[in-house]
Amino acid sequence: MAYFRAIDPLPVMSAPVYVFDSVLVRRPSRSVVGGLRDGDGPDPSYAGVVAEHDRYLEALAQAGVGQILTLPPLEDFPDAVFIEDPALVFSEGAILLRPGAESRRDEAKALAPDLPAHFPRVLELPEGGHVEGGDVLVTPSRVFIGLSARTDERGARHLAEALGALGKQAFVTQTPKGILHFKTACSLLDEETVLVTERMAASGVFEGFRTLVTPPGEAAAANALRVNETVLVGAQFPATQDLLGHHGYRVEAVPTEQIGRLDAGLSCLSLRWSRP
Ligand code: CIR
Repeated sequence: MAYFRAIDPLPVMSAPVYVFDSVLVRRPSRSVVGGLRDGDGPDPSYAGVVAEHDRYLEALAQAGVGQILTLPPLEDFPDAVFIEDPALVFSEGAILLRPGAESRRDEAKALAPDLPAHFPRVLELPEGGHVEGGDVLVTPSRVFIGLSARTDERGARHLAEALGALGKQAFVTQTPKGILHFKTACSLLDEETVLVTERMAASGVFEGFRTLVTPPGEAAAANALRVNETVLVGAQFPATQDLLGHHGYRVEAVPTEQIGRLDAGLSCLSLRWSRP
């Protein structure tokens, strides 16, 4: 299929893809405690999620994000605080996605009115198929789309076409089985380096990249977030913080224990871009 491309050397996009001066976030709703999750561990508390969200915004500001746009909570959508999933944004334009989880389908519709003020174009995907932002990893040379229980081939193909319209090249691949989102298991650390779980490393998808593997027992730390010169890492993952510090990254520990109870991590809480 045309949208599956071989891994060839590709022209690198100009500005580093982790340079951001703007983010869009949504405050947690009280209903967040009933958000989707796979396991049956303890519920998060509303106050706990709010505290983690506050700390996250503080960390983004410290990392140099000058414009933090905050949307109100949506009680009808318990998972809407994970605003990364219903859209994908770049300086060149935004793309409204089509969440695969039934309870999250209309989050894109709810978000739609808030995008045009900030982006030169807002693209919508055609009907049919699903894709969530958690399955999308933007790297300098290509945009990975991981097929998962939330992102299917049709959705991925439609997203690949929309990315093409914004001048970006998609690379469709598999999310390891049983993993919620592609980015649950990886994140970009710099132009050539990714932080990955052992399973993601074994998949070979990041051939050509330098890979740092999360230390034993800290697979959930793989959803880190590079923002300008800082890498946000879950506060409960000291070995991963040490690993990144040892490799010269400036690490900021941010608590994610409460949102972790909802299978979420640091990338999920924001849409990030740089104003042209
Ligand atoms: C969900 O299952 O959709 C939410 N409870 C967690 C979403 C996490 N989002 C992300 O990894 N991008």
